[in-house]
Amino acid sequence: MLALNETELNKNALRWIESIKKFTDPENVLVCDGSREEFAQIAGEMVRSGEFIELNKDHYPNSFIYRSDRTDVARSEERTFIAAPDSKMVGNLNNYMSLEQARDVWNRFFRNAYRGKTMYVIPYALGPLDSRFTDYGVEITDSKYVVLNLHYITRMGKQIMQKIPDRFVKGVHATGTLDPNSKYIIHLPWDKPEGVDADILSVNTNYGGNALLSKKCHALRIASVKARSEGWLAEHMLLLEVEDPRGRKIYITGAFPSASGKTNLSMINPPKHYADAGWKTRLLSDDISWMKIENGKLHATNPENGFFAVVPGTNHRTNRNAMLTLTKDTIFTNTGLTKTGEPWWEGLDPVDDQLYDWKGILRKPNGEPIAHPNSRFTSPLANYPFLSEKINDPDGVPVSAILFGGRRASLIPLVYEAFNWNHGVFMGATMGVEKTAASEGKVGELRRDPMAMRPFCGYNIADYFKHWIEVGQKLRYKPKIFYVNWFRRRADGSFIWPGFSENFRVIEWIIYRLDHNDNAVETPIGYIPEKINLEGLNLSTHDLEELFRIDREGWREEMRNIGEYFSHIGGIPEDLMREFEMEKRRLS
Ligand code: SAT
Ligand code: MN
Repeated sequence: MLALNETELNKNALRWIESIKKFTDPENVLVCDGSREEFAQIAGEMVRSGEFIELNKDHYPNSFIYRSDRTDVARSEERTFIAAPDSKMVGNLNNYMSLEQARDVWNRFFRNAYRGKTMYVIPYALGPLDSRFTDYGVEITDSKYVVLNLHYITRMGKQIMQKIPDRFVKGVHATGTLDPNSKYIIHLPWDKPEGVDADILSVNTNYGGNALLSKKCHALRIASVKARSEGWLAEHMLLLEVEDPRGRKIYITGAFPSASGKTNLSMINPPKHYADAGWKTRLLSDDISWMKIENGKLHATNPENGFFAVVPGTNHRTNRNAMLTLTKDTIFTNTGLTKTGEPWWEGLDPVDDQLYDWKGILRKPNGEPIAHPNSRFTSPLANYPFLSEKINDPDGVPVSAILFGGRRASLIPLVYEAFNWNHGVFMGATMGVEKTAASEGKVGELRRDPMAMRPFCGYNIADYFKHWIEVGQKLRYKPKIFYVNWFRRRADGSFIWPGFSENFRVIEWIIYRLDHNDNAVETPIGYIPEKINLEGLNLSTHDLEELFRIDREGWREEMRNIGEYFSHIGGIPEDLMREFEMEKRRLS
């Protein structure tokens, strides 16, 4: 850690840091250098203060458990705002805040917010170094937890410091009181009110995407606004490299709403018979992809440098690669803990002994979860066993296919292909999640989550759809777009499709379709596979029919529902309305 006068930050950055210091009145200011010594020092302080529990060094070297406040356990959509001169810029799917309100929050909660504390300054880069993809930011925080997480999920510290340009994304986070009713995560992508010099403000929270401002706040909400004005895409998408048996590498991105298997797909291993035939998979991103047009092609990169991913349900069967990733240099947030100092969560082998739950209570597992359902692991990408060689490539990788994933118990086939780019945009714009547990709201109720960006698009979603259409117009080589749905259920509620690594069978069909015109059947909603490799799967003929049946009456109902959703959003671009009208006509 460096004092302010020891850094290589430029004058502009230093002036900004001084102004935040003056307003928040910290005891001292430290600029993070990103070194292992710095990590060890802060982690040591947290262990001594009880904020971190050090895990068993033999099995989990340099790894810790952090327990968040019991009321601060997930990203808070209802407390997330976009501040703008005009609510139309923000649209109907975001929470709007006026610039005056943002200034009030700043004055009320940030003045003297760091009194008696250390103010940490974290210079970071999103994207590979020295690339036209890269965007720079500085997060200021009073949270050691934030500092250590950013050590892993961003490229940060000494070598970034000198590269911070005059204009960079400014984030200010203060832990505050953690009062849930005073929690604010505010974005200011356009004008700033007088006296507020920041793009992101976060206060009264210290959890995940609320406080790690590089992630959803910068890499998606602020970046999406930038992407629109500069002609690129900042997306909530995984990025996967698939190598076919001939050694050709294919790059696929995919947008999936929360809890729809995005992390699992980004870490997929081909099933044994595919691996034996020579198929390989490697990861580039589990969460966010930035895509820019290069020579008429869409090129993608991962702006992040690490994982902040859900743990419950992860085990050697469901996601072996995640298990291999989190066994060293990892921060666990809100998992359980065994008496021998290992993390534990639902989905791991049961234990007979008592365990500490995520609140730190020692007890036997009974109905109540031991790990919080949204508990997480933070690890550097470098821990991952099968990273793409292209992970730091300044040019990114050319994208051949884009997947949109829904979570629908009925209606939506296992996979289908869009007729063209605009039709694909229609598929992405209307994707959604059916609530299957009472805890998520009314069972069967549908939440549309366009391109999985509903909580992450920093501007009016109707304008975002228009932007997607325009990006398509600029592409000479358009990726093909597919919709996948791993979540079809039988009448008894069981899943039809086995999922996990078997999803690779669907990937194989998708890759085949990139080069061929056959092996597909045209339906009113798109192309479905004529044949897909189902060898060795336990599927009845009825199951199979269900996976690909086009229920026209159901689809007409879906179109009515989409009509309501589009009118709720308002201002849907003409090209998208045309796709909607054509789909309705094909179904009538
Ligand atoms: O907490 S995060 O926003 O980083 C993860 C998520 O909720 O998607
Ligand atoms: Mn995400």
